[in-house]
Amino acid sequence: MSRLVVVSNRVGVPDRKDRGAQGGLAVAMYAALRRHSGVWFGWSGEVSEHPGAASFREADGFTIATIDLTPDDYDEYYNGYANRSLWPLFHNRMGHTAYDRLYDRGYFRVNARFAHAMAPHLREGDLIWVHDYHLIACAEELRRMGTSNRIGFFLHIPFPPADLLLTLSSHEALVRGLFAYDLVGFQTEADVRAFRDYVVNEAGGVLHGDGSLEAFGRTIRTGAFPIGLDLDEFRALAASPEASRQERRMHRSLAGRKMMIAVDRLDYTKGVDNRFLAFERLLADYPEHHGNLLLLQIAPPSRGEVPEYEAMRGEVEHVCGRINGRFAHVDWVPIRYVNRGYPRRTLGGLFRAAHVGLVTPLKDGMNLVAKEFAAAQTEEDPGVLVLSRFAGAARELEGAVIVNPYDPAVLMDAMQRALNMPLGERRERRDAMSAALRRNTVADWRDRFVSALRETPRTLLGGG
Ligand code: GDG
Repeated sequence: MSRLVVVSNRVGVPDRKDRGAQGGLAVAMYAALRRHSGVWFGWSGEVSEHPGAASFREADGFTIATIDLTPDDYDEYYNGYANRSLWPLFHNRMGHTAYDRLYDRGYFRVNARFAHAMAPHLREGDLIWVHDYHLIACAEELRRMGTSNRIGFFLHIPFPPADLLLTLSSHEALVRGLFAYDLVGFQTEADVRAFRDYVVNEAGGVLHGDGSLEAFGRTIRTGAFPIGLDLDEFRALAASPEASRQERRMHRSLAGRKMMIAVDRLDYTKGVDNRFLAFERLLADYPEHHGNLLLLQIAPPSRGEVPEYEAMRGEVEHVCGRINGRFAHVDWVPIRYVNRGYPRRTLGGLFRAAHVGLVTPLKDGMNLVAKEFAAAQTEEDPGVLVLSRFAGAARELEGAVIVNPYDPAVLMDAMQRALNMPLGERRERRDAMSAALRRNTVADWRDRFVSALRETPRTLLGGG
């Protein structure tokens, strides 16, 4: 059986004692890496002036290999091109996008460094699976060095419309980089269409009858591989004694009030301020909620060194403070805004205690929180998921109340509808979502991608 080599910016560190703190993605990867005696390659998380070669350690049936970044790499590749250019642009936030030649150079330099550090350790027959926007250009460098292995790429975030991508001077270099892979996977069919549109209309590529795409002298496969959840694992977490304790504690603190919950990294793509504004309207238009409803917003800070994140944090705090100041009583505060992260086990209990889950990003590749909220709901008294149509998850979770998060009146109506939904309809919706989650788990996602990669016909210039 061929080895699997997984490459991503950060590696998940297996810790058997607390699986609940890890994302389902890391858990799914460990299972595959163990089965294939594989290697997980990525950044160590360390920044040093003189990073050496890759360092290796054995982890429970597979190998973890990491490299350090220099301070320039960290600024230009990670905080710069990845998080200030690609992340906002791929989420349609042109106003937040930084255009900087230094960032471009840093990105391609670090991608090449990953490839050089990895190449001596690759074996013939290894299947290489590169993840996400940080490392798009990695395969091209591996090909330059003569690697002829099958290499696949999966983009966890959306692929942008051509007009937006064209604003980036390095657009062609990026897409050419994707043509060094054999298989390029996206979260949804809409992302696949956006990619094909760019290739055919901007890069002079050809879409063949069998679905393969030809451009830059190579032919590749593309496809939608929506990421799933480890449903049994998350259900078990949500029913664990710790989660139940959390749920009971929350019920005591609610004292008969209803709760809507939202859990997002503090990121301008997640629509936190739009959600707050819609909630403000709900309180203004439906005074019966005063004293009887609260919104719990869990928002751990992320990417604090990127100025756009600092600015949006200030904005969110301002809106939250204003709404609480406007409506709060001595014994009731409408928004509980919590600026820290919680283990998934704790989230499971909180999801069960909530009447409504609000997942309303302005744009999101998939959004696993939506799937986790749906998975945590019980038959007896299920909560309702309000889900943005711009999250990849909306394509599968038809049992959610699907909304346009940009329009506060639409979002307010959806909140009101969810809060008043009869039990019969809540159960039907929950069952529909459970069936969708069961049809496509994280193991299905991984196995579909790995089999598609293994079966990809040898491309034109592999190794060239
Ligand atoms: C990218 C794409 C795509 C645990 N504690 C907290 C927390 N967690 C866990 C959640 C969930 C994960 O972190 C967050 O995943 P998301 O999918 O919601 O979001 P991104 O981090 O932006 O991930 C996304 C994903 O890749 C996988 O392909 O779905 O579209 O952007 O498992 O339980 N999450 C938060 N607060 C906590 O306290 N926000």
